[in-house]
Amino acid sequence: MILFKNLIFHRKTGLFKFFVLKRIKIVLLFFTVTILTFGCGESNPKSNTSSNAGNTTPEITKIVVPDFDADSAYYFVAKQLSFGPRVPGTNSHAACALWLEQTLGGFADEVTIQEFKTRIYNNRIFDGKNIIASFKPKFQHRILLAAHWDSRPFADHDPNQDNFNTPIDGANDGASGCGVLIEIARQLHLHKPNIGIDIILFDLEDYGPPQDTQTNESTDTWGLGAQYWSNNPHKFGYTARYGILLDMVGAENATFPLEGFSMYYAPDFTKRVWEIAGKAGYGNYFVYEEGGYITDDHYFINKIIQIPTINIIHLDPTSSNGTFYDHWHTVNDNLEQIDTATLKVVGQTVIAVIFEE
Ligand code: AHN
Ligand code: ZN
Repeated sequence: MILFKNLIFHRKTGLFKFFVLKRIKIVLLFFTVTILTFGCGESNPKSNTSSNAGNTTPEITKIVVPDFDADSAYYFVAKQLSFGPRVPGTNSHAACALWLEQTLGGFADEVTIQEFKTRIYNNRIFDGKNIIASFKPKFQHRILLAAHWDSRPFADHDPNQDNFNTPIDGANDGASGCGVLIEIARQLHLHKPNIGIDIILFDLEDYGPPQDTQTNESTDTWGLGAQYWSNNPHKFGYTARYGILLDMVGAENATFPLEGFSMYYAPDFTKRVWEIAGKAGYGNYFVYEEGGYITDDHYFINKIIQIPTINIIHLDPTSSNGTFYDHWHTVNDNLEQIDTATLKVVGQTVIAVIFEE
């Protein structure tokens, strides 16, 4: 106001006009700097450059992507297996849940245990637990990372029929994705990106009907924890920009083609993730070819809560089962099948995606 009055009053005296304009500029600059510095609680994560408000060359802040420790991830896989098969309703399952909750609690800002009841393929009611670790829970800009932590009660694809009712270790099918995500949680505790992250370990993904009782291919008997969460997210109105599901990410020389539902619901994000992996030299694993459509946890997230979610999943049409890796749903899905090189490829790619977001 005063400045404005001065400007009018001295409009004929060029010298005063010059000083007044200069003061206006200083005030504007002050506001700009203030807004840039304190204006947004969550500064624009995309801005990798910091302007120093002058004419000098902007300073480039390099994105530092943390180094994913595959030995640490391997340890987290082995630890899950140490409880025994994590079959819902068993003591092993309960003990592992406690360990997951405590371990993630040491890394995340918040851990939510979502308990639920659900009906499995044979109409029996089961108790389930989704385990959710949140980083920067108040941030709007979020990415969701997921895997399933339960293991299958049947080895119904085992070549030996005697093993059909044996629960599997699920080293690859379940524990590998969780192991990678727990290591990512540890990295997020050490190096904090400027976005919010939720890691959800879904329960009851793998209690679909066993082969011999499968009358019709009912897809909604799989991914029960993901279905529950998608219908009842842990926070009212929850959403995220993208989701990444990891399933069977630990076998030697695994191949992750562009999975069908990922390309259907999140084509751009899928391609971006595969490009990031390719640039990192992981193109032999992240093969840039379309793969089959898999009814996995991400399908329900896409369909129900509509967060564009991709699936990094080992698919191999040349395997004995025609779709997944050879030891899928057999008693051989054990720790011997886990290769730290594959855990590294997947973990490092996901961390790069997070830090480049
Ligand atoms: C179906 O076979 C329909 N879904 C497989 C999803 C799955 C099982 N992922 C791991 N185990
Ligand atoms: Zn499975």
